[in-house]
Amino acid sequence: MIKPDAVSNGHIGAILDKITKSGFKIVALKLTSLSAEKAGEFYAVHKERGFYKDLVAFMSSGPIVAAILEKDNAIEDFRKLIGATDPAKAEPGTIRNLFAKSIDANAVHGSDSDENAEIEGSFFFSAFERV
Ligand code: YYY
Ligand code: MG
Repeated sequence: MIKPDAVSNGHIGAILDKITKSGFKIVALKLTSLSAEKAGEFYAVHKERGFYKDLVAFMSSGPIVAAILEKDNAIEDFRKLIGATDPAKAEPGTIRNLFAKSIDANAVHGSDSDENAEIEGSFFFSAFERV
């Protein structure tokens, strides 16, 4: 997912370019937005964390881009491509290093397991929206 900060800062094209140049195949893609309810559902795993309320408010604050990506070793390689959760700690050249300004508005989301990638892909896309 490209988060509201990166969309409103005009980084959709640059981020998708970096993703495809890094060998990921885009198999589903859409510009949409999340209601607070949907954002809360997407991040339900973090419900008990102190940052949850702010995270839900931020994720529902403007348009986002959702995508399903394919690659060998996709989960690990995408985490490497986006960099650490806190952009101040993200390696130079990573998406968060280049396009994010703070830990709460950190430009992109990546699934953390194959299982969660399936769940999160189905959250945004029907079978008809996926090539
Ligand atoms: O998977 P990743 O996005 O790198 O981090 P998570 O630990 O899953 O947290 C999800 C999301 O929550 C993070 O991208 C920003 C926000 N967040 C925060 O605002 N403050 C924190 N201390 C930790 C996470
Ligand atoms: Mg996570």
